[in-house]
Amino acid sequence: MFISFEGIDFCGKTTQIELLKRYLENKGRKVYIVREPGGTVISERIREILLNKKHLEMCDETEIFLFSGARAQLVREAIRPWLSEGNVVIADRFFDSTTAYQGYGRGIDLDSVKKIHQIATGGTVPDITFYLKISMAESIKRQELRKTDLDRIERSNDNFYERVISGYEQLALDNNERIVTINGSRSPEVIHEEIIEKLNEKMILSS
Ligand code: Z5A
Repeated sequence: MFISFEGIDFCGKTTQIELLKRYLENKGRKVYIVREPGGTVISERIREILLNKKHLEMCDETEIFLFSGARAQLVREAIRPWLSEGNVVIADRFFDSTTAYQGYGRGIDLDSVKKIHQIATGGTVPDITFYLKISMAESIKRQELRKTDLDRIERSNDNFYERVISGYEQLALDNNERIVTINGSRSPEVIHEEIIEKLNEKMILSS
């Protein structure tokens, strides 16, 4: 069972992933969480380069290859071996993030983005993806509450984020068998309940 979570910054992925992990472990499942970019020694080093706020000169093409390089390593070193042992893998972002941020957000041609995904993942696709939908205003509100320093990507302007949001909307329309849109502006408990409901509906939990 391979589950991914998507959405703009501060949409609540990490919160929901922790709740889901606890739920599945209580049902006796072994659960691994991976975050992107990251999750292996090499991918975490790539993460440092990608998010370092000093690297403002990074061009869009370098950005997409670095995200995809981190993913290629994560898929082969961690995700596939864990899945093949029958475990649950929950990914905090996967290739939909690249389509939304580098494709729709930065404007890299979407056909090229798809080809890069194919090489990076070698065809490994989540069984189900939860897109936690919040508005730009909600994201900014949560970011101000958290009061952490912004990383390089978070320093992108609001127009970029509006394009990322429309990208996620389009992805959800184009992949409605896999991507489930969840209203992320409600309480964490209500969102968690809906996620469990959707997993049961799609019989993902019984596999
Ligand atoms: N990126 C990319 O461009 N291309 C790619 O291919 C990939 C990634 C894979 C990774 O950042 C950045 O890389 C990300 C996309 C880009 N960038 N930006 N900008 P990251 O890994 O550091 O962070 P993130 O993925 O954006 O997640 P996050 O900021 O840590 O947020 P989150 O995991 O979605 O949310 P959270 O930590 O659960 O919650 C955020 C805050 O909201 C926190 O204070 C919570 O207490 C609060 N929260 C959570 N749920 C709720 C609800 N339901 N109501 C109210 N408040 C809530």
